[in-house]
Amino acid sequence: MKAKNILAGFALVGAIALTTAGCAGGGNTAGGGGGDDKVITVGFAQTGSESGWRSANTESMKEAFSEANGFNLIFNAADNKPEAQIAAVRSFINQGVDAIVLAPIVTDGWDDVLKEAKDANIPVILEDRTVSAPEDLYASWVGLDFKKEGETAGKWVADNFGKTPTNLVVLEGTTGSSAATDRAAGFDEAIKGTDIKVLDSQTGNFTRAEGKTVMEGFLQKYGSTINVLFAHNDDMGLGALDAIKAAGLKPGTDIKIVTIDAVKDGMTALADGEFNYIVECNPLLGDKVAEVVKKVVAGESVDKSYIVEDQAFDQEQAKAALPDRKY
Ligand code: GYE
Repeated sequence: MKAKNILAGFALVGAIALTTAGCAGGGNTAGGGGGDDKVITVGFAQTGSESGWRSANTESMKEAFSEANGFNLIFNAADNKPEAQIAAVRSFINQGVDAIVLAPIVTDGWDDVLKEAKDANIPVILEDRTVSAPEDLYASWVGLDFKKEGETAGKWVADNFGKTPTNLVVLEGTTGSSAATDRAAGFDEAIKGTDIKVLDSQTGNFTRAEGKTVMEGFLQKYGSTINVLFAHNDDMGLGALDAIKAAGLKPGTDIKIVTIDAVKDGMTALADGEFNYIVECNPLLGDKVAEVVKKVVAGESVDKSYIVEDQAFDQEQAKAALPDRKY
């Protein structure tokens, strides 16, 4: 059975503020207390730097895994290449790190290297996305409910457009990533039985550049018959804005846009009326992951999964939230 801890986004932000203040106050120790000040060496295998969400996540992780917090962080970003990420994890094993944190690009293909880590007695903690490997090959996972994010986006589309014939296109995240697979599943479920027709659905790899290119293709093919765009993240939606404007259409009006993440650029587009709805995906996971790593290294028990809760924003809510937005 999976034990699930639902953490409110606010609580998480509060916890980060507390930790930061504590460190500034001077001298934190590693090793889960008891005056043990052994530095914990952690290898972090990040996906790459594809989006605003990713930049915020990397920053949050680097802040939490600081020297002041008792860590020696070895950071690797794999440029969204699964083979490069597997190689990074293998190199962490060879270096004999105390723990490995992995933000897996794709779900499949992890069994072998996770077994190698287990054989070397190096615990692996997942953050952000999930893997299909057996649960006993990793200690814990800190992440988000991607399916629920997709459902929330789909429910908004169904509530607003589900009763009239509506043509929709989808910009999917990286193929094979749990973020893309689960968001698609949640969205599809929520629009089932409505008058919404999915004209096309293709990957834009979570990047602005590919979001733009794929949207250009959609516009060439379907022109102004497109009523709604669902993008699996803000960045692809932001790339699509350029394509929509270049085609002489008004984003947010001629084509309604719903995205996921709620990073500052996305929230600005929403406040400006160029996006219509955003489902949040909280990237500030560093503090929780660092807490879990300390416990695991100290031999304390942890839950198998920690899910951070997200909210959603319309234009007015985005305007209200923007001034205090952390990412
Ligand atoms: O939504 C996207 C990023 O896995 C939750 O990856 C993450 C996703 C996020 O590139 O912007």
